[in-house]
Amino acid sequence: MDNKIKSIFARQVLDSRGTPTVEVDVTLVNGIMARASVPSGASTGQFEALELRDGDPKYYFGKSVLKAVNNVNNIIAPALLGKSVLEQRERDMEMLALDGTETKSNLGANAILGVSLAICKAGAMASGLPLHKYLNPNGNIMPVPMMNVINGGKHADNNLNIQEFMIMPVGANDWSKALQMCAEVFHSLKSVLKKHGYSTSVGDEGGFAPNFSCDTDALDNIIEAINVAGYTPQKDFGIALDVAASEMYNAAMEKGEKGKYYFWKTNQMFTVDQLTQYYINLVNKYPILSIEDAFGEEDWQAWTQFTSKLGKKIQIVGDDLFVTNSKRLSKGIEQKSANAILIKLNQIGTVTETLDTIALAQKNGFNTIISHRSGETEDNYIADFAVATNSGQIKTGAPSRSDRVAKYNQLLRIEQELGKSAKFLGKKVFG
Ligand code: 2PG
Ligand code: MG
Repeated sequence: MDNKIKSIFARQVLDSRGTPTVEVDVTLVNGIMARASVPSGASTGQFEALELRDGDPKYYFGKSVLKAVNNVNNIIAPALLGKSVLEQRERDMEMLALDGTETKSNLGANAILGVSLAICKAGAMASGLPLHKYLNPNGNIMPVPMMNVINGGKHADNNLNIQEFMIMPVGANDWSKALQMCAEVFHSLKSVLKKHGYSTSVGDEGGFAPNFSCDTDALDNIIEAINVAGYTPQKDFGIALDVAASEMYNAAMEKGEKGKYYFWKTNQMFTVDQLTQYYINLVNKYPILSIEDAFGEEDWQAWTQFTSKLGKKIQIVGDDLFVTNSKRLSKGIEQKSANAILIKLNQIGTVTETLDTIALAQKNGFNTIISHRSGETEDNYIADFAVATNSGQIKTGAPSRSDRVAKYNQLLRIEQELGKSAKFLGKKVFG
């Protein structure tokens, strides 16, 4: 009775880039109110569920989300009123049926996800449980963070091609220590950059965004920062990269070179073989543990070839390739395209479908990494979600900017609450 939905109300708010996004309040008959907001990407995959934007150039340059807000208030809300928030799957399926499209293009994935997240949070509150416990009473693995300390690609106005240079504190024994180590390296990196005369202004995900002469300069500065902070590369810290190579694939196509990769910031064109060799050289020189989106979202063959070459040595993560979609993941499992999947709730649009994709990945021996978007809000849902899914890894930016730090701080609270049962896998997360 008490857990029934009394009202659902959506509004337009701003994300961390000053772009409108959807926020949803779900209020129950018993007075409980839960609020959720929806993140948004910049380097979005073309197969992601549709983010509905209004397109009026005179209002927020076309980026407003009032249609999605209205879809929540006028279409989704009336259909869900009076129903229980404890039946997440049923509510999500009802929204899918209301939308009726493969890509959620009628109602907008941003409309649907806002409601799905708020229902989930309300369910936890109504059950008197912390969100992660409500999602899974057996979730106790604190994630190893992939902290994006240097931003490039589409996330920064500099000449770095690779979008994300991340540190992974695999030598830590618990979450608090992992966070401390990362924050110390982040501060050391600031002084290292200053010393070398680089800018210490930050990009969209809170990492530094200096103008280096090439991508390996970024790696050298990170290694120096790890040492300056008193840690040992490889033993204490590994490095993860997100190339976001669909952007380079598309850039090459625009230049009439289909199937190649154009690093537009440094004017370099790569074939698949040349790019593979470029990565192999990086992996041989630096303590790289993981590479995400090394190839484009349609270049399945390149992915399979890369995984057969490097899949035993490093984690190969599909983001734009899989877009948290179980159909695309199934194809990837079959073709051995990768050995890990990046999980973003807004790529697919409901909590239930996201959980299904994670289950499929884990059943097939793929690692799962819960991820933010480059456009975020103060909502820290993904921190609980990472623990609940025992994913073992989270990617949510630098320890800088409140939209990123909100997730890390929530993980501190979860660790305290789990007490002795909290586990941190460190290097073991890679098997
Ligand atoms: C990515 C993400 C998050 P965006 O490519 O993995 O870091 O970026 O949200 O811009 O797609
Ligand atoms: Mg990515």
